[in-house]
Amino acid sequence: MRGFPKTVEFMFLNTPIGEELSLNGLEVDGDIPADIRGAFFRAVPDPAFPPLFDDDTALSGDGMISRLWFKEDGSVDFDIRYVQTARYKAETAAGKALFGRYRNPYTDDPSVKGVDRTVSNTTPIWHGGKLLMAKEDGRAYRVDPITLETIGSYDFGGKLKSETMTAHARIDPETGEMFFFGYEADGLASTKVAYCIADKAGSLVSEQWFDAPYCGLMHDFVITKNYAVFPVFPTTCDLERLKKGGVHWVHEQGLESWIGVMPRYGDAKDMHWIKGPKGVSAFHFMNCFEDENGRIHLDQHLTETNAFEFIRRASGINMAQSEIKGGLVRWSFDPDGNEITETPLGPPGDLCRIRDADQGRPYTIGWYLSMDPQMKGPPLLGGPVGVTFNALIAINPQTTEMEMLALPPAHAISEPAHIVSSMEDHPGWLLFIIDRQAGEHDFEHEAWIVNAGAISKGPVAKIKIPHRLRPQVHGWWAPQEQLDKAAAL
Ligand code: V55
Ligand code: FE
Repeated sequence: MRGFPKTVEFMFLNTPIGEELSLNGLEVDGDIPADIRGAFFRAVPDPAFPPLFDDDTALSGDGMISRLWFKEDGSVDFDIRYVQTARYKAETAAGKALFGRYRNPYTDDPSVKGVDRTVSNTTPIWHGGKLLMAKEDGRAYRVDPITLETIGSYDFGGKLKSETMTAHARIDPETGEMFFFGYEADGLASTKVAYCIADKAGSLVSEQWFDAPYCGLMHDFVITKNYAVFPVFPTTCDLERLKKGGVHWVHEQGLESWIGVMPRYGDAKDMHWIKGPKGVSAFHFMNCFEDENGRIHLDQHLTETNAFEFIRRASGINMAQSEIKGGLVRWSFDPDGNEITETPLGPPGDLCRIRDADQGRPYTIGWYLSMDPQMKGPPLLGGPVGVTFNALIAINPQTTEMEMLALPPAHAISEPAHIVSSMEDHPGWLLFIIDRQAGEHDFEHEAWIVNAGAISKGPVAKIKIPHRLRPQVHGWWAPQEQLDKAAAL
């Protein structure tokens, strides 16, 4: 069999593992707070077979659902399973890769023409008692939260018309509704976007389609109490290029970004589009809210060009990861306005987390991953963009006051989950995976728990995971009482 390409997408931390396993009673150093009872689900891309093309991206790795389960008795179990997508099943049956380039079916083996290509590798979404594994190029797959068995492609009981679903759904803390969207909703390179609402129980109650200004990368979106806000960044798709076997995305540095704003229960025909700066890109939005004057503030990890090296390479943009300028910035605009005001909030980074209760509301704390400016030695290579983060930041976005947890050399951190505390006035806990390089090709992994209001003090507990782990993309915390309630249905 062919081997995996000798690129950062498949080496170092990103070396494919491809093993399904269960480990019970993990070793704990420190005390796990009693608040932490439930499942930390993580989406882990891990290609089961060497790709058809050597320049393949880590973003095409087969999705695995991983769970760190914090049990009632204080013990912790670890499990990881492949999502049994149609693609994974077809390739496993053939014993080799059959699907070609990232989001280009014209590069596939003819034997899989028409087969669902999504790899379900981006976000585990827990809502309405169901666990979904989402990736923006297709519909989500539903997975059993207890057995981690794949139930199948999920279309909300036949109701969803969109062929795609974002990996970034937003849940309103008061109504329990899940707001989401799908872009390229009716096919490759389409400008059609589906805007959807599922009620608290998970039933799809609204799906409205609208046209984006162009087919651009729309990785995330946000809601406020009264609005839905859609970003369009100038990383664009072209059907003719796809037909010629080319790349899905090219970043156009000279093209404007856009923000689409509509009342969140309104008519998508009334979408108001506001032109933003040229050439910029953001994958993740920390939060968005309206102030007392009705002005909207959107906090996001903005970069001057696309943050993915494989997209820049395909676009003729020759910039190293470390050269790219960006930061946590606030875009402020009126819902019916035509101008965006940009305010810097914090240093560059990504993979933000807020308290669930703050979703779409004014807020005073958020967390994200960054680079410690004092760090000695190079960062670990690997993860979805090829270079990992080595610091955790807590920021008050109103004052821009910050606290940092800087990791020792040769450590990397993945996106944290936030877990609320039952203690009065307690800021809750953050839970995240730490990778450590122990030798040239030797990596060790732990889960750390920190007090969300005192991150620089370091972990109150470390949980050893005695097996190689491939880096995750996003995670999701599901409290035990919600898992129990769903199991009882
Ligand atoms: C992202 C991740 C993806 C993808 C597109 O984080 C964008 C951004 C893990 O897959 O396909
Ligand atoms: Fe994402």
